[in-house]
Amino acid sequence: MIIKKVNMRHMKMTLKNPFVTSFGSMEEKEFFLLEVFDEDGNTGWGESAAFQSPWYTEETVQTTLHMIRDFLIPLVINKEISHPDEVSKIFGAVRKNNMAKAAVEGAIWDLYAKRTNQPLSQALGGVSEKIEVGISIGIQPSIEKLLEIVSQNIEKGYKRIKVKIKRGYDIEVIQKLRKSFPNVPLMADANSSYTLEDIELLKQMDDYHLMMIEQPLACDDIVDHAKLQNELKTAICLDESILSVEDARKAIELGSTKIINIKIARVGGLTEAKKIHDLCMEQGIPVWCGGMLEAGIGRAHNIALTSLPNFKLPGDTAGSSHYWEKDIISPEIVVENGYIAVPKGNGIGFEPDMQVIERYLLDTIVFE
Ligand code: OSB
Ligand code: MG
Repeated sequence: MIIKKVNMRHMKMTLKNPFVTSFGSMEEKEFFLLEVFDEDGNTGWGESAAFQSPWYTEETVQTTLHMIRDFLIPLVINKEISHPDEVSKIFGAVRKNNMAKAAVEGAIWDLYAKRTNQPLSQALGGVSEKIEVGISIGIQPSIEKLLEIVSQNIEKGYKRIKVKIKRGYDIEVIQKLRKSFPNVPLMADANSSYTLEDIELLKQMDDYHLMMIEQPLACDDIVDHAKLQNELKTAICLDESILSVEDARKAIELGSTKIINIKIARVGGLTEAKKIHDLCMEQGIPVWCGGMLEAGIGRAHNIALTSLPNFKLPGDTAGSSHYWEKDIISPEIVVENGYIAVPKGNGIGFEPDMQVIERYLLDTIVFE
């Protein structure tokens, strides 16, 4: 296939509820939609994930714009590409900037699946017809409010509850949640709030049979996580620390992690995500699909990836209505009894809703 044209749409959407982490509050999501066209008039869609400020990784909306516009699109436009796995090799000319790469590569994966008349899930080697989903709940103004929101989401059928924790908003929160919901599958995400000096506190987490604790220590660490895992019964799940299949291999070898959160954006695209999935499957490490508060295009990619066989734990791909008044795809993503049906249509299997896209569009750059 030859990428003949790319539309890069700059979007801004307001979240239904602010998402609060140890780094602050996010009220809106600004991102890019990449629409790629081949020589036969097929199209593929991708969505960028980086936030406006670099708190989760070093990338931002503006660095994504710079990388995609000035480096990544010029590397693929008007070039012959026979399979999307080639894209990550071509992008090897650019160091890091995984979120920018993933947005472009994702669009090319969708295009490829459409050209070859198959669902993206199938093109990736997916097997599941429906995927299990959980929900990630941000930090709340009070524990009472948190308990109320958790209870609502259990009623909606989500298969596991993840709560954000931070220093000073941790043991008491987990203890109260456990007391109110003794049997719910529960986990905590620290987004790197702690160091090994907090080991005694972290060990107290073992009393609440959590499914896992996500990224307790530094975003670039795998050594201290191995030390911590040695002292904890609770499984550690790495998120920020895993940027590639090589990172995954090293972390598994060191014993730093028992579970891996795969985010397509964080690892630079679907090809790398699949490699991490395959390695973890060989090594007996279950994985799940993380989220970046994506709109519908990004979530559709997450669903396709989650259909691979080693996605053994519920992911963070909640339904459209959890995030948005109106999502940018049709149909919207619906969670039923904690499951999302993997679409059977070609490519991502959801249609971009151009009317809604227009509503949230800031501007468009066209490359030909
Ligand atoms: O650490 O998994 C995380 C959201 C933004 C940045 C980082 C994370 C998260 C989430 C929510 O936990 C994921 C989602 O619902 O899309
Ligand atoms: Mg996380």
